[in-house]
Amino acid sequence: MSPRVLKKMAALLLAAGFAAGVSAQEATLRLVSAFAENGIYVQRLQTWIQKFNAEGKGVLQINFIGGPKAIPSFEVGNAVKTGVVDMALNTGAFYTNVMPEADFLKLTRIPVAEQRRNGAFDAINKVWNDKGNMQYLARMVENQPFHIYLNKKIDKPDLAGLKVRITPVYRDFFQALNASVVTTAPGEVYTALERGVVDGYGWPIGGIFDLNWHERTKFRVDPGFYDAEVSLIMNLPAYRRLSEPQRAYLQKQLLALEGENGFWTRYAQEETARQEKAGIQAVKFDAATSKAFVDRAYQVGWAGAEKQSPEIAARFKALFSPSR
Ligand code: 173
Repeated sequence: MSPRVLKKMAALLLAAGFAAGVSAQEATLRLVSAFAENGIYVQRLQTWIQKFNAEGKGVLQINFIGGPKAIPSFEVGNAVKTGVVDMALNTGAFYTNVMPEADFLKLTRIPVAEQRRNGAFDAINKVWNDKGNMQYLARMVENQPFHIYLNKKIDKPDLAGLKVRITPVYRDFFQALNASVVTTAPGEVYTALERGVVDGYGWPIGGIFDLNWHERTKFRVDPGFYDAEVSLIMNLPAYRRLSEPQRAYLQKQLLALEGENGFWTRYAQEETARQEKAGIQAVKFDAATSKAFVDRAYQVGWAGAEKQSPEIAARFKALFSPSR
């Protein structure tokens, strides 16, 4: 046989072997969470993983490695980018060290189902692929507005003289409200409150009981603003390594996960009631002040986005807003 034919045969053999190997083999993805293991996000994720593994035998499995004790919350994005882990439950605010655009997802004002229809989801993935070496897989939290929680009462939307725990989500807005701010991962909030290092913190409407912050919280400022974005992200090379059946299976389960997001509207109501029962007082403004408060949040949020990444901010703003 001529060397040329031999080479061709070897290539064919290799291709066939590769295809057979990939389709016949079960792959396991390593997943970490930037949020605490006992919190509501991971509780719901665990339920999903159980179903995923039960139905995905022989195709695809997920191995849950752990929460912030395995990888610190603000390092999880880089772990996904570099392939230290395959997948993560994370929020953009925790990986602005990978790309500032990650935090822009708090500004979406349409459901994720609509983001998939109107091109927002693809636009996000273009940026996540190019700048983050990641695939943006699914948003598993929606309709969870952020609030300001305080131990000192305010009677107008002014945080002057107050020190408030933040992440990038809240920085520009709280500073616009005259707060002095300190960034911490969720895992440090309780101690910061206990020691009086902060007078309050930003967090969504749900979840403050998960780490016992209710013990150290007196007021919640209404209304809420933005929408907490908690999503599954994946290392891009790991995503591209999946076989067609594996990717189809993953996609099916991701859409099923998003299909459960109606939960969050109920949860917001339950958590509001639970806070009231725990003695946390709602601070409310009149209608005009409330509207101005929320408008200001978005105005300041987009201004910050435009400053950091003008082109992408403009693209996202058009796609994240309801069409008229
Ligand atoms: O830690 C935070 O306050 C934060 O940025 C966040 C983002 C999404 C969901 C919950 C918290």
